[in-house]
Amino acid sequence: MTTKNQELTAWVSDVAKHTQPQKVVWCDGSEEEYQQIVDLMLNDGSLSSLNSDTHPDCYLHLSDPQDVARVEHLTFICSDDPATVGDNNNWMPVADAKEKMNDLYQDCMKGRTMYVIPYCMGPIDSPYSRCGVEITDSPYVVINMKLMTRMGTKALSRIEAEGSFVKGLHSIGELDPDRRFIMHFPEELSIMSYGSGYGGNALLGKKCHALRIASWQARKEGWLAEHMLILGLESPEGETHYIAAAFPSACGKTNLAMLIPPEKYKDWKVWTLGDDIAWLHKDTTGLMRAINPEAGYFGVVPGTNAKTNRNAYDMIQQNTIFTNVGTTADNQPWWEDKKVGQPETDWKGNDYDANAGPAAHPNSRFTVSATENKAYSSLAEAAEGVPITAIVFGGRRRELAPLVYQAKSWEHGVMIGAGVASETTAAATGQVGIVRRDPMAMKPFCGYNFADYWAHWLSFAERTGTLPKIFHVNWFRQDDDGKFLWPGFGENLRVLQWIIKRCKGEVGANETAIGYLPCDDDIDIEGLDIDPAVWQSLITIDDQQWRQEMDEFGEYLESYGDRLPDKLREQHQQVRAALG
Ligand code: SAT
Ligand code: MN
Repeated sequence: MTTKNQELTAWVSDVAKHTQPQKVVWCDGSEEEYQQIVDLMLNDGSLSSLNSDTHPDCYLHLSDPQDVARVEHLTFICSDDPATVGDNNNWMPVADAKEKMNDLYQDCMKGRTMYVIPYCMGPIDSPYSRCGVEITDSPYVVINMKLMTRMGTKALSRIEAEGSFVKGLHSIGELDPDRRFIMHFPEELSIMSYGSGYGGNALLGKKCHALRIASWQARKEGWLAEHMLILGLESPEGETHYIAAAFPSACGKTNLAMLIPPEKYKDWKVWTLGDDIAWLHKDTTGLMRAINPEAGYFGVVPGTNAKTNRNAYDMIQQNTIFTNVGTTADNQPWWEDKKVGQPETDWKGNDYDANAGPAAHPNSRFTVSATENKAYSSLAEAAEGVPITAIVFGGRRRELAPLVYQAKSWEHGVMIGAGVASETTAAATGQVGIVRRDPMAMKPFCGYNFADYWAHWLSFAERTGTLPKIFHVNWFRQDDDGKFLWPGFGENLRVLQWIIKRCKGEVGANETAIGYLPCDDDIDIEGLDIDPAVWQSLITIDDQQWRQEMDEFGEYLESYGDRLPDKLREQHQQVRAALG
């Protein structure tokens, strides 16, 4: 296969000259091709088959133990204008980054196959979708991209028709943490990644393209590229509302997107459109519409069981690639909190030893096509996307943030989004469990200066007629003994119902300094084992804690200096003043 697109032909041939692969393969995205690459990996041992009776067409990949998460300290945005990139990113001048990367890439594919992967982020016929081509020497990347994107012939045709595409060059190199970089060149729509095979570092369509590069494009073109799940909530009467929700990595986006209503609400349905990324556009009538640029899920495995997420649990019984989980004696995949079976080997391929750490790495992942999900919304394939009723921000906060509250206006909602902070998780390397500011859950993913990003968000007040209402949730409140105060998972439906009722103007609320909080009886907690005093603490705020939070947040905002939009500063001042 070759292409009519001369830019692509020239780039592929330049890269091949520089990296010296043994051969070049253009991927067509077919099932046969997927199977061929799986077989090749089974042969060379980089993949193994799991129990084919219990888990047909499921495979296990064990990564290098030093290559299990995104590497934010090695991830850069490269532009000649550091102010545009902002302090929220690592910055490198374009020429320096290219020199560094070109040195690393020199002859790096010797003896390897170079795969050329044309892909489309979003439904292939959607005007909101964008295409890219990833060149990689990793067969693992190829099979993951097949599940995660619309990849192959159709994407290539779209690229040929449109003429433009994002260029992503990836090599696993030596998998040496000291020779590892993830570089983005938003001005020329290109990505260079070296030295890691892990999801967010290597599947370049995902965080690199669909968030970092796309956020830059979105600002120029008047839309938003966000770290958000998209779900549809259908009432027993058949009315469906779509919600987009932003949470930091490994804070339960996949679980919320695939929520199973509790017994009491079994006539309600939650449809999944996406679990990680949303592209939001204003349509011609002024509505905000969302598409999910991805076509599969790259989800956290530990904790997934028949109770916490039945849909996900069922979905990963077949046609799934597991990365860094353990196995049972009969070769089924095993992970912490699976609730069935016993581990025999761990994620490093050693005999399981409880004293040597978990069987599955805390950031072990499943990769699976979205079509395996029973709750997959047919509208996930709709070219025009779905209209968004509510935007929800959330973080992992032991204390402070109530279960749910609503912003008083779009501008106030932007401030709430900018104020998202969360305890860190295993999805990125570094210390786990410390609170860090993570505006809109985009700290690792916004490809430009946060101050300009907030200004862009604020500009939607003038751009669209009917804006979604904005909310903040916190499923993760704990008592002094570390016990979670809210049951979470399926019961979160009760909170989503309140959100929709608020959007429809069906219930009142308590106006507080930080926003509208639920009145006592407006969220149904019947049947939950929640002490009335605990419930009160979930739906009220501690002014003193909030004064401290807002002071810290204010300092954070001011660190953006003159670029910080006045409107955001005003919103912050209003809330701070109202807290007394
Ligand atoms: O970045 S990944 O896509 O690998 C996972 C995450 O952090 O959300
Ligand atoms: Mn994510």
